[in-house]
Amino acid sequence: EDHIVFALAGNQNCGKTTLFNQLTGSNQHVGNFPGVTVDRKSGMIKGYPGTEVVDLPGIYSLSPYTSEEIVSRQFILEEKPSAIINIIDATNIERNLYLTMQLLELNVPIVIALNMMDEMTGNGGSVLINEMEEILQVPVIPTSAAKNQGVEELAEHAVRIARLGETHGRVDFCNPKDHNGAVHRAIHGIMSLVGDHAEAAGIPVRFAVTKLIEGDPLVTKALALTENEEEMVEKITCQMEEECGMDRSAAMADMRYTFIRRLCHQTVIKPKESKERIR
Ligand code: GDP
Ligand code: K
Ligand code: MG
Repeated sequence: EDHIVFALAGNQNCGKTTLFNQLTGSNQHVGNFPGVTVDRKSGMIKGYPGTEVVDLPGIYSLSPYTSEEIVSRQFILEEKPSAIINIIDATNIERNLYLTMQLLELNVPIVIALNMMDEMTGNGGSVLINEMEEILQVPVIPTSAAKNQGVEELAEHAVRIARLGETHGRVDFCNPKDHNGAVHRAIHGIMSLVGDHAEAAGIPVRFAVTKLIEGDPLVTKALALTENEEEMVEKITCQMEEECGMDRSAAMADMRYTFIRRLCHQTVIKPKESKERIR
């Protein structure tokens, strides 16, 4: 009865097409996203009638600067999929998690497919899956899409979180102890200023705030702030820049990478350091 739609999101080359093919088998449909020439491939997850997984273009960020990024954002914000399957290349985990940080701001249930695990473990690396799940508050399923390993477990988890509508616990990626608290103060200040606008526009507030700080023109327009509120946002943002010594884009990137570095330090044993590592 219910139609469950999944967005499959990840960086280029993380194995998205391979995973999509494993999940859907030969049952696929190719069209276009509205207004652009980016392919819209979708298909039913094998064994789960009433499901549809949409293969989003490979992206590194949810910025509004390429048609791939805009298409992915619009799909998630406007078509409101039941859940996101976020595929990550385990051999390039820090870079891949940069997108995850932004997807986690979206108030949509997420399951992470930690792909290329065969390559990662083949070189002596490993990931502490339970610890990673606990820190991110989302299910993390190790997969090797090219070997069809972990794919059924991933499908099970994806369908379960979509049916439950389970959004992850609210993880605050911004630690008040970093950047002398400047970034944390700015985020929370702007959050209380624009919260009602974000709700009215149907944009998750946390996503709205980080994008507003980054100067994202699409989010800025959609929020329809008053002139006075826009001035306040600018003032708070300038103060943040002064206090943390970084420009606004660098401050947001640094917030995400600081969280990612800590997460990886606690959960990832890289191939070359696996022997001598002490926790
Ligand atoms: P996409 O750009 O994200 O769609 O990535 P592809 O699905 O095209 O995969 C990129 C390359 O990685 C291909 O050569 C795949 O065969 C390979 N690949 C995909 N998944 C895995 C995996 O789990 N393990 C390994 N070793 N290779 C994989
Ligand atoms: K590869
Ligand atoms: Mg592909």
